[in-house]
Amino acid sequence: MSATPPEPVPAGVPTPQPAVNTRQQLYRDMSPLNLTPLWEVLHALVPPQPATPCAAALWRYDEVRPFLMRAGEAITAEEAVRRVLILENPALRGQSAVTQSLYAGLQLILPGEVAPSHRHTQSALRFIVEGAGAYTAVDGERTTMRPGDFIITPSWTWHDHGNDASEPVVWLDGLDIPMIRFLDAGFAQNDTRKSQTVTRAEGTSLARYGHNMAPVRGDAPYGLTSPIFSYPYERSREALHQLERDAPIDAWDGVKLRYINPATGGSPMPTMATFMQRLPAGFDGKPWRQTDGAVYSVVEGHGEVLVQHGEQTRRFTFGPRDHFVIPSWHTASFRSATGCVLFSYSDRPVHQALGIHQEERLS
Ligand code: 1HN
Repeated sequence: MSATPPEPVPAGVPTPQPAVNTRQQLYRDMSPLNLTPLWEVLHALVPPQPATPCAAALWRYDEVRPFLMRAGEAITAEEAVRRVLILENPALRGQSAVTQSLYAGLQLILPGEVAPSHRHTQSALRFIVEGAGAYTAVDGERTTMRPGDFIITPSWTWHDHGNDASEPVVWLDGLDIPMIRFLDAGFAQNDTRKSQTVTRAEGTSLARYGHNMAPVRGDAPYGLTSPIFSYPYERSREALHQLERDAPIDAWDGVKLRYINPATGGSPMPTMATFMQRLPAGFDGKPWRQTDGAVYSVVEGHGEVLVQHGEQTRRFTFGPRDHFVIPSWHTASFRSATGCVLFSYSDRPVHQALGIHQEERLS
């Protein structure tokens, strides 16, 4: 390999320091060997605090819905396999990512349609946004979808969706796709059957695991993932309302609960935590920040979120079925004049497993 001679210095430009010249020459000469100097990138590699490329963003449902319905005319669920409009972070376009680690999309299934059976190592959550009566089938058990229900598809389980009802059904898909891509650990298979055979009655998993009781033997059928497929909104809503009435309101979160895997008390999926919170009418929350970026789905009511990062401040007013993302280490605070309910998910369990989760509650 022959060394490239130093570039001639144009007239009028101050002569570079000999050291700078020597360094630039070093970089050019070693680059063909895939060598690069750490000292030029060290600061960016280990920033003093998280420096996410993600941006805070809001998707208003009344703006998104017409495109979902147009997608319903443009392609069938079966042809698309999954008819989904991806919520792409505006600062991560082309990456199918809502944060560096998480994927979000809105899926539409029309009456009579089937989204065919497949499985993958990526974990998925469904949060029902509009319409009722579609179903998802996991491991031989169907679950009927109703608005506000939180439904799980554990890693590597066969799953298909269908709509036997008379209205379109839309849900938020939350998956750990970017995380699994980062780890190069993804596998996927299509089923030979369009819809899997139903082998268990609807509600079996909830009866076994969703009543503060568990089978005497064999209580982790999906490994690290919760054995409950569906967490009905009715129950979460009732819990939040009672706590709003009878318990102190948290100055940052209002009334916030996390969904659990009843077998472990931990998050329902190993890679994603899920939450539901109620902001009481008149809530004017204090600001907080956390290392786990989070995606929100507005269930009921209206409110606003203020998101601040460096010099940038964004204020989003939101209503039912709107979605927004609060990236890592962005300072956020909620307000709601009339009260509202928010579902959210994040990659917090991974931060916690690695011992790097940080949260700050500001005043
Ligand atoms: C998937 O399997 C579903 O099962 C939704 O509904 C979205 C995005 C990427 C890869 C697999 C589903 C998906 C997905």
